[in-house]
Amino acid sequence: MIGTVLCYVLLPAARLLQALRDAFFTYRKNVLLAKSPSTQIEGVFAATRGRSVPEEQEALLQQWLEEGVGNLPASESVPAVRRVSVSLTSDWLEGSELLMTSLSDLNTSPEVTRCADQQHSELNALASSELQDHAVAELARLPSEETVTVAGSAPWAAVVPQTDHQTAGCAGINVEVLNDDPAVLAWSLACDAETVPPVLPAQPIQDAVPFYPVPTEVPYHEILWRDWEDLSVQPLKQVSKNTPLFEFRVMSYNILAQDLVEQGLDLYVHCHPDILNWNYRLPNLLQEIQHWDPDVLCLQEVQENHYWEQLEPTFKEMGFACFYKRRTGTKTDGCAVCYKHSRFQLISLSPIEYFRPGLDVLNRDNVGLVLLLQPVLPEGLDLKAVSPLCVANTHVLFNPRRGDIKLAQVALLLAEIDKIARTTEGSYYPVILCGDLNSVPDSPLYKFIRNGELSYHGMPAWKVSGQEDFSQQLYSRKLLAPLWPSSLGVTDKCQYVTLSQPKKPGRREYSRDFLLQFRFCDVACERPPQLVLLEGVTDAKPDRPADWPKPAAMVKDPDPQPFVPRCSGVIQHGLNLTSVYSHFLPQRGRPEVTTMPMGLGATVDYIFYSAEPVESKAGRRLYKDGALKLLGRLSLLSEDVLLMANGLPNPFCSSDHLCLLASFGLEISSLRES
Ligand code: KL2
Repeated sequence: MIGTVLCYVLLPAARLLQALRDAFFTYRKNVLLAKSPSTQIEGVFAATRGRSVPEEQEALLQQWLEEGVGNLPASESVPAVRRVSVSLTSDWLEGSELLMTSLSDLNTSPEVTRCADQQHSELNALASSELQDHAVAELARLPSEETVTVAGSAPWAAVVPQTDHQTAGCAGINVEVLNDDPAVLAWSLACDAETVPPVLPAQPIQDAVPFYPVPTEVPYHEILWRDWEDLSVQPLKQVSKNTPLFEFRVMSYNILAQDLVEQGLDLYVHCHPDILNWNYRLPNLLQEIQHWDPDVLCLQEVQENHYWEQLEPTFKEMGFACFYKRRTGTKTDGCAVCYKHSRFQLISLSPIEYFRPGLDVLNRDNVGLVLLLQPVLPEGLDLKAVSPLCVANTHVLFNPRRGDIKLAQVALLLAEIDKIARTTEGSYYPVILCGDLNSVPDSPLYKFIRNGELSYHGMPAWKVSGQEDFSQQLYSRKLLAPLWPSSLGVTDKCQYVTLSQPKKPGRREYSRDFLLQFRFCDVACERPPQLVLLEGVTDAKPDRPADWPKPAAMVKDPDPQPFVPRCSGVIQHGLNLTSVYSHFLPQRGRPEVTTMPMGLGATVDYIFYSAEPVESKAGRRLYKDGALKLLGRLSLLSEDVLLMANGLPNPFCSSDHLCLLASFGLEISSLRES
């Protein structure tokens, strides 16, 4: 009887449920892919529903071409631009099957070899201690017969910043590969890759596929390949061989807090639930970070319990010193900055809370961190031969309508950077500003950071970040001057009041305490002769208390401020920051993307760094490198490529953001400041 019920009722019901779930994933994936403007990858991927490059992309290209080399990606200098090939057939794989195929690929790949380094086994153990049972259980369900060959190496392994990085990425990490953890295997593949990029086998071009080009294989590691762009060899870059450089790599990564996944599951309906599991994502994220081996790591959306229980202990093992600032209020995530203690020493640390009670423009719970780091030079070289480096990290408010708050948050961060990075001579130490700014390139907020100035008065608040267009809405909040009250103690030049410009003669503002001192001074106690005498009103003579200080003993106002009218509606800063990324992929003719909310690609993450302004074109500053030189960066991807991998997160990339990675050189033996 029980057997009959099982066979004829429960089993078919379970199958039906599974089929429905798979159909849903397939539908979502189709929707995502249908949104993809083009599927061309380097001309190899035969597109069947190509869309012409829209005007704004052409404008970006134009701008990129005009900008000169200061911010150019090194298209000519990248040694061998790799072509991504994807083979197509007209069949869809069902959603969950797709994922399982890829995972079983990784699991069964003959390419996976074992490294045996203590450090990395500890990492795996730490990252997946309580998780192994889960992973084993999940993998037991994988269809073992569906195996597809995995190409020789993972994308991030093929092109490497420096030769030592390649070895650092692998040899330093020797892994006891846990075959039952697909994520660990994914990154182990990266680990085992050879130094030289592999030449991928030529793939057939299918130029007559009806409707959507349909991958039967999803070789995530190929689709998501990211080239390392060596910018040090650009002819105009002027990285002099004679000037020794302190080289270091900086990563910025929004790792997607698990609580935010769980509170916003609607945003991740395109993902198989298994890949959203923190137990799946954590080892993947850790291995990605370990592979790229940054010297400075700026993370956003770091959940507090994950930080203290898993991330910080692991990062310590990896040689990082770590600092964390949780968001205020009830939010459970925050920002972390870690640096290799073999490469830097901490000079100062400033956690920043943007929340200011009573101020509407600063009533949100976002935070930032600003560090001043002293690079550690090899033995025999004086530490002072290289300038300190200021590193800032932040995650700005998401709300697309509240650009006013975003701007005020950025202004506070810039004021803190100004305080930390300013030298006694009034110039600045080199600054690297990382973060998720929840604003797109060329938005007013972006322009403010890059151009050092923004006229905001009257601007609709939604325009500031460029995330969404709310122009059709009847009511829109407008930005009015001043953006924040003077009581905040931050000037329109984004400097703390006590640190503002050299005093100019003219009108000044004095503090209340300073003025109160004059209550009983001789002049105040003397009755002006013209004053009409009114009994009980103007006949009183102030009684100076016995212990009231004599005028000579009065303190001077330590810092009378020049009076600056704050109704100009213009904010400025003096940091001279430019972006590591150009926000455009010239080889693909498409914008770069750092995140994929709901399948739509956008750039909201940045690494800005100090440079020297050379000129301005139509209000846009051009820069060249100063004491801090951009030597290379990990290329970003475009929206269409990410859609082929089912958006973000996917089985291979475990956040809804891509990591940003840049290599810098800081001049040694010169205390030149930018
Ligand atoms: O854009 V983000 O995602 O940097 O990846 O930063 C925020 C958003 C993050 C922290 O607040 O949570 C996400 N719709 C979509 N995403 C949201 C929303 C929302 N209403 N609110 C917060 N986030």
